[in-house]
Amino acid sequence: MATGDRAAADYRLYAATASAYAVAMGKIVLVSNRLSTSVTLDADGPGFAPSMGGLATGLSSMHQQENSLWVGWTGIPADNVSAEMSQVIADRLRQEYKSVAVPLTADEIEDFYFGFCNNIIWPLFHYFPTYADYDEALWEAYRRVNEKYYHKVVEVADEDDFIWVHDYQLMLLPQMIKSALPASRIGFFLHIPFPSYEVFRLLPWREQVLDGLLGADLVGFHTYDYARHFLSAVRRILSAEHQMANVKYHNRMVKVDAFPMGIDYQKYATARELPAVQQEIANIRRELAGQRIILSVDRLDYSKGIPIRIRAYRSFLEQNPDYHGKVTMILIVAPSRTAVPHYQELKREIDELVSVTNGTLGRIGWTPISYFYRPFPFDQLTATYTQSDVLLVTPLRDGMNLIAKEYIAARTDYRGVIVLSETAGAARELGEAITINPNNEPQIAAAIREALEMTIEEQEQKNRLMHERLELYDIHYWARDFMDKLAAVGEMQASFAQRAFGKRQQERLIADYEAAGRRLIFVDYDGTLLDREHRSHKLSSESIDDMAALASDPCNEVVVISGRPKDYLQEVFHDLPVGIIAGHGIWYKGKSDTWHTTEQISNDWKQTILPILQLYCNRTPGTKVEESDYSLVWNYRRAQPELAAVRLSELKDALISLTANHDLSILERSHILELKHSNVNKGRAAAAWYEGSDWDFVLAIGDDWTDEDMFAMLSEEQYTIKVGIDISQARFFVNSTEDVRQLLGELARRSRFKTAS
Ligand code: GDG
Repeated sequence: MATGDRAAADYRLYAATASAYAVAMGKIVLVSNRLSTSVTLDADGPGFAPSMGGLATGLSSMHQQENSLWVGWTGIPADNVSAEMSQVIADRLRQEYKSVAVPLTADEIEDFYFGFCNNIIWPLFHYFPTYADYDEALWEAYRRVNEKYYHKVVEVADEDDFIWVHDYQLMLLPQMIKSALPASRIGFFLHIPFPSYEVFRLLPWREQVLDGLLGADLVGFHTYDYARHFLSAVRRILSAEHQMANVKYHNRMVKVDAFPMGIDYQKYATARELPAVQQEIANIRRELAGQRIILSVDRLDYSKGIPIRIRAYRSFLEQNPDYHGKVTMILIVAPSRTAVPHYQELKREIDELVSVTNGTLGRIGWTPISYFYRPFPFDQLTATYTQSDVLLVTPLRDGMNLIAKEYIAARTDYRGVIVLSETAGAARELGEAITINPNNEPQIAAAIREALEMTIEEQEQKNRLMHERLELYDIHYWARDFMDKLAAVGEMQASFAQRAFGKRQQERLIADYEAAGRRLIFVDYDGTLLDREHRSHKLSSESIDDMAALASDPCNEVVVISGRPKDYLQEVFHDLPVGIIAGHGIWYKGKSDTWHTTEQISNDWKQTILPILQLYCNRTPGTKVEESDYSLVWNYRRAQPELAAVRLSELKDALISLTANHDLSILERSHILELKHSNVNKGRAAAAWYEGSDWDFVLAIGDDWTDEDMFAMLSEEQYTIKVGIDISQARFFVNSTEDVRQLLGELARRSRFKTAS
């Protein structure tokens, strides 16, 4: 492969969406809080039944594949079961259901599940921060239980497996697995919203949670908004930068992306044909003959906005007496987390609202709300979907909301209207629904009327579009898409791993170095010789000594190549016999020479660009303009990162048309946007040096993308080394400036030894 193709290949691997995961891989290990098989225990022994809910059905097709395992909790506390019975259950789960049980005790369920997950994470991530009850003991339980899952996973997983961890109960697990099985591909998917930074930052254990998640190679969310919130939290809390939703963290690249979860479309679209569903449909028609039906279905949860929905329905009835006696709301609330006080309060509130509405507005022969506080079996639920004119989905916050999708899929007659909250993830995909602000009661009341009065033609036209989308982007597509992306990220990580500059590669480089008569060494300064984070911003005396030893070797030509101004570099290297390329190539000087400039370049463009940069400085506190001989820099290191990110993209937009006219290029480095003439780059500067002589050995080391031109200019067999892992033209990667120091130290030792002998 030619050097220039390497970065292109990195990009291709990243962009790949072919079903790569289906070939050449180990097992798929699915990990979630609950198994897809629920276990019950009675006098006759254990019973096994499929778990309900989107996640279990969604992943079942993947789980049915030959080589997969599901790790999770059975649903019964381990301390309620004897050791022998636990073994029987574990064996049957493994053999008959390809499942591995994580034994959780009643106390763990209390503190980890009800305590940390449902009393801290759930309310906080659904924007109910005042419901969150921060308690260090619950955090400890969360950490311990994540460790329990970790031990089970490493018991059954191997390095070549794909491990897919699900949801907010297991956010520490990816990092734990990554440290034990670094080569495994780990995906994480969050089923609930990821809140904005301002809300997420309230969590006392925010660093640990982000660190846990970034152990995954791919982190997925339902929507881009959640992905954006996550990236912003990572940048602000962990100071980890990202580009194109690739986070650089601890020398790994973590991909962040949106995967809107679909439903088992065929299951809902064909449900109407089932005899049991037909039977239920007949029942509903008989019981509610002549009524328009408004449906509401949720688990009992304060995030679902059930009380305001009832209030809005009551307002609608109050404002539209012509609908009295002609419309019924079927309100299904599936009991959930009933041990948690906030849920008990909510249940009381709903009971009261229903009874007040029915009591004040109902009459003999007409009850405005038919209320069911229990789950409906599938047949009854889908029959109700098919017979309802309107579905009210008004959560205050909802990761996705699958009910909305199931309803549309079940309406194969293309009838029915959804009133959908704009704060549900599903609103991003179901744009044809009537969207509402879930806190705006009058708006919901008006939307109910609008939905009831929508023409059949309009309903059909809108529902056909939604059907097409739901059929294509179904649950199988979702799972495949996630795994394909995970495979692609894995391929890229593997390619990075192959290019790691390890012991063997170093021995080879040293052998080539020793065998060579004429050697050329290019070394970048910031981030390569000098650690960007280093407090003193000075080279260590050790590094200076090594550079001196290398440069004094008569076989060597050592060139420092940097974007820094010439005067700065002159001061740092003034008494070393090194060559210097400054300002990305605008200035150069040989080891015993004076400064020269490479190009005759006009600076007229600065008059146009400078006022624009100054304008952006005024609009963005903490930023400044720096001017050097042939470039202008907008430095935003001290600015508030979110604002700087917005201004940066605006500024780039503003500059793009101008730079083309002036033949300028825009360079982006850590917290810096630099403008300079396109003819000036490290590649051209290095080429001029390189072409001046015949070399037996060439080494180029750099850390950021201005060094890519230098790497690209060199050939495949020459040593190009990038500090830090990234998409790159370089042949090898090292992790840190310390690795560079160690390598240059080794080479310097050989030069000193030769000079001495
Ligand atoms: C979380 C996120 C995200 C509900 N009631 C009955 C019943 N259900 C089934 C539905 C649907 C599922 O449960 C509910 O899924 P949702 O998406 O609406 O909500 P959550 O349970 O809160 O799920 C959510 C989801 O994860 C997936 O990522 O969409 O945002 O909060 O499949 O059909 N099923 C039956 N009877 C009921 O009474 N049979």
